[in-house]
Amino acid sequence: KKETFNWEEYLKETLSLPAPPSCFKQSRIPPINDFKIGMKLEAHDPRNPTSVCIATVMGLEGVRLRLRLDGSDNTNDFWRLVDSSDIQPIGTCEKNGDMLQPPLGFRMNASSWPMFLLRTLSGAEIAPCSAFKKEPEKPHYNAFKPGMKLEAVDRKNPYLICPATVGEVKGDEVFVMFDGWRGAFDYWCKYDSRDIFPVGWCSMTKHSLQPPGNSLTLPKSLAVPSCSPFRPPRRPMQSPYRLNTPLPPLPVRKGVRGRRPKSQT
Ligand code: MLZ
Repeated sequence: KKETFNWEEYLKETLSLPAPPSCFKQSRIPPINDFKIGMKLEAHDPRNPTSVCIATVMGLEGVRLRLRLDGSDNTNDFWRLVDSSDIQPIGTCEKNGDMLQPPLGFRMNASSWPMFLLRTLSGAEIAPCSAFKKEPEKPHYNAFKPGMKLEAVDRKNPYLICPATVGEVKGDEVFVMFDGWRGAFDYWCKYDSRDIFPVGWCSMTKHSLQPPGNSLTLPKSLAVPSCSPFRPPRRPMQSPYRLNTPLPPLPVRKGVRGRRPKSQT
């Protein structure tokens, strides 16, 4: 039986509640993705946010675009929502009296930029203005509370959106903890980050949602202190939504119970 992640069951099993949609800087009715692969647009260079570059849509998932800056290599792709203020129609920069910039790490000599730009844009498919959606309003204050569930971009694997929990709230920031991953992917972000979404966002926008990892993080109140003689053996634990699958066998400690019979030779 193929297990697919289901928020309704998971929330019951973890006795937790989703963060209310009003906590997020996301539209209550997600925008429509009218972009197509290959379309060109203007985007702020993620590595140099004051400079505006030409980007090409390399992929689409839900209401997110996988973008690549023209003149950059294929190792710096990034993802933006169709209602992100980091993207705009071609011509916006010039209209504002600015100049399009080569991306950080432009693969050619800087002197060839004007000609590169000309060639890049001639005959290109330009994303229509109607595809760019207005960025939603941000909530007036940080309304997140520890324990609330959400969906969040894994910033180390930004094509992934994963189930997460608010771990801590401090001023305008929230600590996003990825369920089942022992902290390796967790991060602090502003409460109005565009990388966090209400529970149900992926299903609503037809974006894939990763299942939680399989390591179990106990809430502080239940955690066993590291000095306790009752500390359970260290072994991979399972996420609560998979607790009915068998646990892997305990590792056999060499030289205690795991001694091999003496060789017969
Ligand atoms: N397979 C990769 C991706 C992990 C994604 C975790 N997301 C919270 C890994 O194991 O590193």
